[in-house]
Amino acid sequence: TNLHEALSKRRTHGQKSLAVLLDPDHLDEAGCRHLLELSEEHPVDYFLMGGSLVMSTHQASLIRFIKSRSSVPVLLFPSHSLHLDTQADGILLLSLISGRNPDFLIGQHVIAAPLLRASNLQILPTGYMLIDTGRQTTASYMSNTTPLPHDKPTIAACTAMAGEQLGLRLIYLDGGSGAMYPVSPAMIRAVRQAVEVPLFVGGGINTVQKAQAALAAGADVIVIGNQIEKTPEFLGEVSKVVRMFNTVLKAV
Ligand code: 1GP
Repeated sequence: TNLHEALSKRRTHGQKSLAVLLDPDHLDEAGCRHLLELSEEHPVDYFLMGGSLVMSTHQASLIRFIKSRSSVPVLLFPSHSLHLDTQADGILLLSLISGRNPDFLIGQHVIAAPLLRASNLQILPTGYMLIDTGRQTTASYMSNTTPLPHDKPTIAACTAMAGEQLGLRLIYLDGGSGAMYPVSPAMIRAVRQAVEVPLFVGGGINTVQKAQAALAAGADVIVIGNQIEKTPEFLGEVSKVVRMFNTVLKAV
């Protein structure tokens, strides 16, 4: 399947998706097996693979493990060109458009380009926006960028607009892993109104209410990491929220 087409189609039909972020630094094979079992009962649309640091060396074996047991697409969510892996289905090719660090706007991409070209990875060019949500996250520290102010939805909207005009095909608003509070519904709404492309929202979504709020404000895909790491059963709850949105939609 063409990942970008599928995402755009879901976006056109207002269908919501759930992405679970798997951070190789925090997940071992047993934890991964448990999540895969849960995902059979509670649908997951995408696994995102990556982390802001990635110290562990078992990302490759985790991807292999998932690919041998599950049909859920694995999308790389790399913080560095060192984290590429051709076993995945696709890659969120992130351009960190909230920041002004050329290395993460284009530098890493130049290093990765020949490898990506030689691979079968489906490339999803993504306007990645880090949003300041209360404390410095690993992502903003490691990328050496200032995140976008939480209470400036207009800056976020213009940034997303510029990303779309440059040809980026997804926008990802990220409060950063373990954010104290998630990206505000006001900002999600502003970005939603500013662009047509599918919108990913993540960071600090650790309750059913926060998941609902992000989806209601216009997120097409919500990304959950920490809360599922801490309490794998949260996967069931949040998967139900996403399905409810899609069922209501069908009924209308
Ligand atoms: C971070 O958006 C992801 O890049 C997920 O964040 O771990 O806080 O759910 P959490």
